[in-house]
This record gives sequence, structure tokens and C-alpha cells, in this order.
Amino acid sequence: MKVEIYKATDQHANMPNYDEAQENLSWDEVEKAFSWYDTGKINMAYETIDRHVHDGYGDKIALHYKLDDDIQSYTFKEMMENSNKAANVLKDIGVKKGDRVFIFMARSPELYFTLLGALKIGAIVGPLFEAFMEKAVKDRLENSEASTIITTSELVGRVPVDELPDLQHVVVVGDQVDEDQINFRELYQDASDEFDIEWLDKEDGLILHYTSGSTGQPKGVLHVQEAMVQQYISGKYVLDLKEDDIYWCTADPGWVTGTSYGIFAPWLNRTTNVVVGGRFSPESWYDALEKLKVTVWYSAPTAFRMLMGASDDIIEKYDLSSLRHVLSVGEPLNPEVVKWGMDVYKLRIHDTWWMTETGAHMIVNFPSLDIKAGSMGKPLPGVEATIIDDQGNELPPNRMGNLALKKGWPAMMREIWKNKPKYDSYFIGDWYISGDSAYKDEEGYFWFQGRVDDVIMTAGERVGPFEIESKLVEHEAVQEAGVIGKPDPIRGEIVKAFIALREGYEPTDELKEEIRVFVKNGLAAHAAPREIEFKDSLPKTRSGKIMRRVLKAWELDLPAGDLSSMDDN
Ligand code: 6R9
Repeated sequence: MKVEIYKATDQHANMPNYDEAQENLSWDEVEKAFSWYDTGKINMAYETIDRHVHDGYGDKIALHYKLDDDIQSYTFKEMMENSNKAANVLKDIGVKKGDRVFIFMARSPELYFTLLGALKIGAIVGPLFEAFMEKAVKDRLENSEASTIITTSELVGRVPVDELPDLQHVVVVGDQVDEDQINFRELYQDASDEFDIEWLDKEDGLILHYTSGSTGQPKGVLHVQEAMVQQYISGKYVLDLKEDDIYWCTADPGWVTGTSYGIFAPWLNRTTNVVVGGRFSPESWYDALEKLKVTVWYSAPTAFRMLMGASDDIIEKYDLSSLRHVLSVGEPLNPEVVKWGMDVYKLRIHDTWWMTETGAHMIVNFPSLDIKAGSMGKPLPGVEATIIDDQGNELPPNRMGNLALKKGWPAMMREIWKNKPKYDSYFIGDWYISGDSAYKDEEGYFWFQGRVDDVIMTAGERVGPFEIESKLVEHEAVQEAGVIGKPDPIRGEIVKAFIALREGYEPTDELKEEIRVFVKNGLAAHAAPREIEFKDSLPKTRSGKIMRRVLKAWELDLPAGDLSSMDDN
């Protein structure tokens, strides 16, 4: 397959240099940026907010929150005071260090105040997507034995209080609050805006993100305070956050991207952070980029594909000239999307690869590197990545295998909540096994192939679904595609594609044949889907990943496993 290369240009000359960082970066040195270097103690909320006030940046804008035409802005000093108030409310009702405190609300300034306030007490925060229904909420609170949930009048009905014996405090943000619930706003009004932060060790708990596997219950991935070391440095190097940047990460805090890079990385770097409420539409997103003059923008392939599907007239209505750096995460970034980004934004979209479990960036298109469209880039300086076989042997370049990471990066999860065997199963010797298959080329660039269990074996050929999906979305009629291996008595598996069409295209047999031939001629005969099925939309997680296991379950008439992370909108 021909690889498009987008070279680093003069524009990137003053961005962080990969080779220098590779040579100079040591985690011990980065740690010196934080207070435990002097005091031996730490607290994420202090390092993200309060310290900037003490350093003389209290008047700098920390947060722009935009909902439709309304923009609310808060300085670092106001963030400090508001989170102090929230911390006082929580402490007064009895929340303690180490408690699991869940936050279940739509993006709003109060979400950020309460999250930071809980951290100031030393609680472990568990963010939930607002779209979760009762069972998803229950599973997570039950598993983690949460003491507290902070939610809204609209959502509190989905918290099955009677079935959660450990849950002591139901804190409701809103105007209609029942007697047996804690009325946040009422207590908040009178709360002091000063608070004595709970000083913690770097191994103390920070955040608990639940992620869904292909089977069984969602698992609680625990991160600790030390994660800040890597979140800070990747914010500085990979997001290239600088003094005057206005940064927007589009992810919800229910997804790890929305905390590591929607809260921690930008504020550790003292950056002005943008949060946009409400629903996605190309107009509302471009409006946010224009109005807030966003300079650094971090989003996901599914969003870029939707923007790509919108008509070109829309983008022409907006002034996006403030943008200088664009990044992507969550799913493979199709070369077609990178090409489109060059056309419409005149910028390279920098793909980044990492996982809930890794807590921060692991493989990235570092700003100063040439981009090979379709590649995830190279390991973050300080991180060692490789490809190994199932026995743990390292494989030479261009061989597909398990993407593995050498233990010991600061943002690594420390625990799967109450499930040691599960945690241990991630490792072979010193290698953390990601569950993704990939290969590395001669120049050290990594190429994603699929989740290990998604790789297709057809007539003895091993094909990664991503390559085929990327080809499919190059076809003008295709909005999105998900590809699976369907069992076949002769070929082992055949390639089957589920396709959502762009507006204006009819799902005909002729179109199926045209698409098949398009892949055959553009990629390889064995990669051309033998079966194509058109769907109105594809099943996706809330973070935008196409759920191939659901496609497979549809196909085979099997149970689809835990679906709490599925976006049902
Ligand atoms: C941050 C995040 C992790 C899984 C990961 C992989 C997929 C993430 C990717 C990517 C290809 C990228 N993934 N980034 N695949 N290219 N740049 O997404 O965490 O929700 O835990 O998902 O997402 O399969 O293993 P999480």
C-alpha cells in the first residue's frame, strides 16, 4: 500500500524536537516540576489549579465553558475558590480521603468544580457518562463500593440508591432536590472558599475509569497521583501546549481522554481550557473553534469523519485561522481523513495511541516528526514499545504481533479494582500486553492493525480490519465502515463489511459491487469484502470506537456482551 508522507515543515521547527526529547527525558527529572520534589507530598488539584494562583497567574483564564451562545469564563483563582467551596461541601457531609466519589452529570462548570473539590479531599474520583442508564451506574458504584455520587436532578432517578448498601451520600446539583438527598447548591452558597488540601503520596489513588471488555463486567482501572508526571509532559510535548494557547479537547470526562487530556494535561501546563456542552453538530463545533479562537484541538476519528461528511459550504462559513495544532485519539485515523485535514484545515492531524489502562500517551505523532498517514507514530520519549509474539519474543520490523509496552511509565494503571488476577493477566514478564495488534516499520513507526481478537484470517492471509475500513471510507458513498471476519467453511473466515452510507446514496446491489471492486483494485483481492451489508449507522462506543464485537455478535446471533459503553443516540 502506498504511504502518504506529510513532512514536518518550518511551521514545526519551533515545536518540541523528538530526538532531543528522546535523549534528554527522564521521568525523575520531570517529577521535579511538582511540589513533592520539595515537600514529598502531592495533590493533583493543587498542581492543576492552586499552584498557578500562588505563582502569580490567578487572573489567567483557566476555563471557557460554552453552551450554544453562552460562554462562561473562570480564572485560575476562580477555579481555586470554586473547587475549595465544593471541597468544603463534600468534607462537611463526611467524604474522606480514599472514598470513591462518582460524578454523574453533563459537562458544566460544576462538574469541574466538584471533581477538583473531591480531589482536594484526597477522594478517588469516578466519572460517568451522562448517558448511562441504571444498570451501568449500579455496576460501577457497586464494584467500587462508592460512598458518594454527585449528580443532577435530571439524572438522579438512574441511581438505584436502595440497591447500593455502601452509598452514603447522594449529592444533587439542581433546583429540585428531595429531602433525603443533599442539596449541593444550597450548601455551596454558604461554603467557605478556603480549604486545606489533603496532601497525598504519589501512589495514592486519583481516578477510577471503568472500561468494557468483550466479555464480563466492566473493569475499574485505577490511576494514582503520579500519573501527572506523564500527563504534564505529554501535554507539553505532544499537545505542544504553550503560554498563549486556547486548547479544546472534545472528549467527555466519562472517557479517559476527557480527564487525562480534558482536565489534567492542560491545567498542569497552565493552559486555557475549553469545554463545550450540548450536542455535536458541525456548525456548533466550528462555531466553538471560531468564537473561542482555539489554537490546539484534540478530537477523535469519528468526529473528524462526521465533519468530513458535512458539506464543504459549512466550513467556509467559519474563520478557523486560530488553529495551529490538531490531534486525534481513540481509533485508527484513516489516511483519507489526514488528507482531508490537510485540505480543509491546512494542518496535519496528529494521531496519538494510548488506552484507559496506560493513563497517558504512549505512541504518538510527535509534532516535529514526519507523519506517515495511517501510522500511530513513535513511542513517547520515556516509553519503550515493541511488537511481541504470543510467547513474549520480540518480532522484527514489519511483522504483525502484539503491541507491548515495557512496564514502568508513570501513568500506568496500578490496579484493576478488586481484581488482581485480571490485572496480572495484562503482563508477560516485563511487558504490558495492550490487546492491540500492530507492526513496526524499519523507521520505528507503529501501524495499528486491530484489536487482537479482530484480526481476520482469510484463506491463510492475515488481514487487519482497519486497512480495509480505511479503503472503504475513501469511496465517495461510504460514511463509515466496520469490517469483521465471518466464519466460512472454505476460507476459514471471509471479510464482511458493514457500511453506513453518506446522505444521498441508495443502498443498491450495484453499489455493493462497485465498492467491492474499489477495494479489490485499491488494496488486494483477498481484502475485498465478500459480503457487504448496509446499515443506517454503526454501533459505536461513546468515545467513538466502532464496536466490531457487536457487528460480530449481530452476524453470529450471539450475545454482544456488556453494552454499557455503547452510544445509543
Ligand atoms: C485513549 C483511548 C483503547 C483502545 C486501544 C485501541 C484503540 C486508541 C488509537 C486506537 C488506533 C489510535 N485506540 N487510540 N487505535 N489508533 N490512535 O482510546 O482509551 O477507550 O481505553 O481505548 O482504543 O484499540 O487499545 P480506550
